Amino acid sequence: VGQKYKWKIIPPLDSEHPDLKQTSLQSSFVKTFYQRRFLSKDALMPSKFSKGTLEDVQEPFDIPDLIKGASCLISHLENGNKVAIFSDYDVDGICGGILLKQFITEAYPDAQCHIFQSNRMIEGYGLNLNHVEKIQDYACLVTVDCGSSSIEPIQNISDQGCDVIVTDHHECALNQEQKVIRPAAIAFINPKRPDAPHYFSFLSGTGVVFMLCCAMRKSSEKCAQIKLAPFLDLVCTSIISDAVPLLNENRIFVRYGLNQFNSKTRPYFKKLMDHTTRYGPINEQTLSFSLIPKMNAPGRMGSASPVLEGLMAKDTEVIDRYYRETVKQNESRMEIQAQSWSQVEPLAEAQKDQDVLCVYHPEIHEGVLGILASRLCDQYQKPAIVMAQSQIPGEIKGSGRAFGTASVLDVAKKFSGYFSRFGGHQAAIGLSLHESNLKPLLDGIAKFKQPSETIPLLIEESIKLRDLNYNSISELESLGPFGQQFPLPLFLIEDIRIPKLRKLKGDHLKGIFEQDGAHIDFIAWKSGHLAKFINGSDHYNCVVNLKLNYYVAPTVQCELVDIEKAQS
Ligand SMILES: [Mn+2]
Repeated sequence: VGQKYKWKIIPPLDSEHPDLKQTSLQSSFVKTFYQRRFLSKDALMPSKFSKGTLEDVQEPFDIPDLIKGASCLISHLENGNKVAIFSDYDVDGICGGILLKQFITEAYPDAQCHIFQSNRMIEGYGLNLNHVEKIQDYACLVTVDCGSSSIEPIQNISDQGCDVIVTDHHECALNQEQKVIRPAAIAFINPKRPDAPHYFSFLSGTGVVFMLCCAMRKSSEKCAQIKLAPFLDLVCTSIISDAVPLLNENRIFVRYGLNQFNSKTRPYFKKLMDHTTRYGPINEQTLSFSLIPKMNAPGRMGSASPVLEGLMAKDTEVIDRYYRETVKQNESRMEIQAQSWSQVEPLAEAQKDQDVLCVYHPEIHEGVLGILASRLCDQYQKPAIVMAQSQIPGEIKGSGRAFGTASVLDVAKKFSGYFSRFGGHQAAIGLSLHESNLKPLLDGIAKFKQPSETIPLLIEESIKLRDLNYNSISELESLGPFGQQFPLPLFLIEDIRIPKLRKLKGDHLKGIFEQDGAHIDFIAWKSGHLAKFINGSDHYNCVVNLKLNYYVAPTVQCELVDIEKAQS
């Protein structure tokens, strides 16, 4: 048992899988990992996904309404009709909107096609009556990453004589009999529809748009000439940003998308990542930590338009202007977030014995509620809801995040009487309530009991420092991408000394592991508090992730996840 988590070592393999002989993998701990993830009977993924080429992507044409939506959109484009794209303001929505617009414009250079988005502060998520008016003179509307729950606005738009094509990946709206309410759309394309093949349920909103484009290529000669692979950087970014599982086709999309990033980065993306790309290839982490938070910032602060415009612009100076605007918005997002954290943390601390945290502070900016909830979850290892005063007088808005496998949506359902609106999924929810319901809600959640979950760290095996080198870690990284539902493997390194340790800016620690004469660098993110626990003479057992660090020349770096004193 470490400082932070319970540890659990996965039992060793009882035999070697025959297919393991066909791999070119050399390192024995990587081979074991490969067998577990790709070859064993309870493997997360079939082995074709360990490499996976675009030819392995399964045809999506049995997704209900996909073909119908594609041919409807094509006939509008062939007739020169005006087409509106309405997309969500987060990274998934932006990427999907851009993908569709660029695909359409490449196939039909004269198309009249415009992207619309909500303002998060004023209008909130999804379509509303305000948008119905804006798209009055459009013949066709395609929603991206939204629409499944906008039943009324879509009815109104379709009553105006506009053909609506919904593309979405959120849960469908249900009536009182728990039956799906179908929006008044010509095509309702959503892999979460109960009649859709479950295989595609992992798609992001942009992934659904990608599949729509596949279908358009099938039914239009003009579309058939447009290559889709160059758009996979957008699909890849959406997958990582929306934290959809890195399973099935998503693995192929991310792999190709990262190649696309590394061979031909869009100028606006390149600017946003410039300081990191100097240090090695763009990978999942570069996107998560460097690109995506900046892309999300303008939408959080109100309007995502600098990101949309920056991605669509061709002129270097224009791109530069939107880049600077994006960075500026991200800086104010970070300031607001730090300020809000100092308001939220003491409130959560006072609730630390509750099973579910639920804090309200009137001044918190709506755009950072979700980030704060995630951070509370992480720090207190329990579900958390963060609420603030909305721009609408008398209304409170909130965002909740789950910890572990228990659903935060199920928690919200227990208190549904207090909410004017709530929705989302197992891991994340959004909600709003009238201020008169605040106190009863806080009191209710304070008494709410939910057995707490301890999630042990699943450790692959105990390895030796001397087995860690450029080749073995490159092999391990070649089995990625790693992330949601396909985590980076954890390894145990036993009985090591830590002869060197120093504090870095931002509460990080950096040091050296030593075992039987071998030395490897390690880093411990946000772990300044461990400095007291570690000294140069004791021996330790450490749970680590293994990475290549490209800072100067590629070297192996362990990322410390947990630590205990070794019994010697
Ligand atoms: Mn999405």
